Amino acid sequence: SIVAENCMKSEEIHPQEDVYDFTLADRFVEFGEKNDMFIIGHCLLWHSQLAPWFPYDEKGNYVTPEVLKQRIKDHITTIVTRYKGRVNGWDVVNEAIADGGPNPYRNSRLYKLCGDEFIAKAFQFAHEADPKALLFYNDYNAIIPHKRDNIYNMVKKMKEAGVPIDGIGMQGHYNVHWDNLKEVDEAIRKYAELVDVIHVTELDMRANTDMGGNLDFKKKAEMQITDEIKQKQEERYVGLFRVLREHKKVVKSVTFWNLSDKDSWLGTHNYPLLFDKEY
Ligand code: 9MR
Repeated sequence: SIVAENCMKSEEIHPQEDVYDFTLADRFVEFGEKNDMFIIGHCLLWHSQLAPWFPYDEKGNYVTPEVLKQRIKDHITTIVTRYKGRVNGWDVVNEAIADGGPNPYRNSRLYKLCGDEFIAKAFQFAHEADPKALLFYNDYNAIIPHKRDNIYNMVKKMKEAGVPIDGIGMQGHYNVHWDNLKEVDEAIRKYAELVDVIHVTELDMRANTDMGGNLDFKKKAEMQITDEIKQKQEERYVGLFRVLREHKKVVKSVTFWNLSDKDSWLGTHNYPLLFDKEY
């Protein structure tokens, strides 16, 4: 399987309201087809890296909820239609649940303008454009009980209202110090009550104590990985895959977020991947 790290994000693929740039996305999809891969599109709607024009009118004011929904429709319909029958699964909505606090939803501009209707609409438009594509809700720290339950409740509510969500993407931005296998197991069990397909997405395991998908993290240029930490990382990866294999009926895919430490968004000195900077 294959997923593109950045080129399908709205700011890259749809930089202005009437301008789409499919150059890299086309090459990505062609590569996947040529190599007979299961192709995953990432991601149709995300508050972060949202194309700057998206929530504003020409005067620089926020658009109305109606205009925002129309833009979401145009954006999703155009992209999903272009790759209809070729992209097999889409991360439709990314990271709409908050990390903490009383409101389960992330207080993003999308949410402020449309409430959770933006989630329902995004899935509806994607499904209308390609009824056969598998549609995912994707989020990080999806194993932490408080956030996990909020993701669960949101997906449950949506599914009960007929919103076409096929699967949940559990982003795997973990670290070696976090003994999280019980939480991984519990989260999969819980989500499997709602969906038939779970993807472990964006997997990496940092050699320090940060975690999650936030862009603010330590690059630790000075850090050298010790043999002890290497050993720990190996054990954690093995342990994780043991849990995932126990759930192989529902965990249909595991995707690493890059191939080697050299390419990783976390930088070489977090040592997050199976291959080091020399590949
Ligand atoms: O790895 C991605 C990095 O290259 C980008 O600069 C960043 C912002 O677009 O996004 C990174 O990927 C994120 C993913 O799309 C969603 N979950 C969190 C990931 C890490 O921030």
